[in-house]
Amino acid sequence: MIGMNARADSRDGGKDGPLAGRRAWISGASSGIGLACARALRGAGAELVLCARRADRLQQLTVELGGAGVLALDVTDRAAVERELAGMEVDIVINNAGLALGVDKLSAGDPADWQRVIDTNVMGVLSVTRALLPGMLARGRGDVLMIGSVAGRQVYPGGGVYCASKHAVRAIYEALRLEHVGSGVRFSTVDPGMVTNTEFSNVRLRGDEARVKAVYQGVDPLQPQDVAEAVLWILTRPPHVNVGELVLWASAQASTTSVHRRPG
Ligand code: NDP
Ligand code: 8X3
Repeated sequence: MIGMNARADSRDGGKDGPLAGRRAWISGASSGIGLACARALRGAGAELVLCARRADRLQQLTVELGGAGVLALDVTDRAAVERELAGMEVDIVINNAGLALGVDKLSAGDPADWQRVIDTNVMGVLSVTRALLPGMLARGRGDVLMIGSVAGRQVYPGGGVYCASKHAVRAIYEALRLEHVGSGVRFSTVDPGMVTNTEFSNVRLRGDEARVKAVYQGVDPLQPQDVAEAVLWILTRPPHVNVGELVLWASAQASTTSVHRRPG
C-alpha cells in the first residue's frame, strides 16, 4: 500500500439513479477507463470506492464526484489488498487496473517487465476478487466485471506477455462464472480494442510521445467513455440477465493487427 486516507467505508446514500444504493469498487480509477467508469457509475447513483496508487488523483476525483471512498493501494501488494479489503462490503467490483510494458519480442523482453505485467493484470485481479467476492456470495448478489482486452482473444507480435495476461483474465472470468452459477453474483468481461485518452500507451512506451502519437495516427479509437457506457449498460441489466462477454472495437479496427488508418 502506498498510503491511504480514510478507510473507504463511509456511506453516502444520497444519489438517485439506476445504481442508487449499490456500492462499487473500481481499481485503476485515477485515469483512463477506470476514471470514466467512476464518473459513469457515480452519475448512475452508485457509491464508489476508488483504488489506484496515486492518492492525489483520487482525492481530486472525489471532489468532482461529490464524495467517494478512496483507497491508495497497489494491487500487486497481496498482503495490503487482503488487509485493506477485509470485511469491505461492495455490490460491484470492476477489475480495471492494468498495464502493458514495452513492445519487445519475447526473445528480447525484460523479465522484470513481464513480472510487473503479470503481477498487476493477473495477480491483482485474483487478489482483489478473492478479497471481495466471498462477501458478495454470502449476500447472494453482486457484479464482478473485468476490463479485459481484445488482447485476451488475439495475440500480436510484441504483445506476448500482455496478451497472455489478458487471456488469463478471460480464463479467470470464465472460471468464476462456472464456479458460481446460481449464486446471484454475475460475472462479466468487457474487452476493448484500442482506447485513446488514457495513459496506457504512455506507460507502455515509457513516455515516448512520438510513438504514442503514432499508435492512434489516422484512427478514431474508442474513448474511455465508450467503455464506461458499456460497463454501465451491463450493470443495469435486470438480475436475470448476465452479459458475459462484450467486445468493443473502434470501427476502424478489425483485429489487433488490422487497423484502417486515414492517409496523411
Ligand atoms: P491507464 O494507464 O490510463 O489506467 C491504468 C490505471 O491502472 C491507472 O488508474 C493506474 O493508476 C492503475 N494501476 C496501474 N497499476 C496499478 C497497481 N499496481 N495498483 C493499482 N492501480 C494500478 O490505462 P487504461 O485506462 O487504458 O487501462 C485500464 C485497463 O484497460 C487496463 O487493464 C488495460 O489493460 C485495459 N485496456 C486498455 C486499452 C487501451 O487501448 N487503452 C484497450 C483494452 C483494454 P495508478 O498509476 O495511479 O496506480
Ligand atoms: C490494449 C489494446 O491492442 O494495444 O489492451 O493490446 S492492444
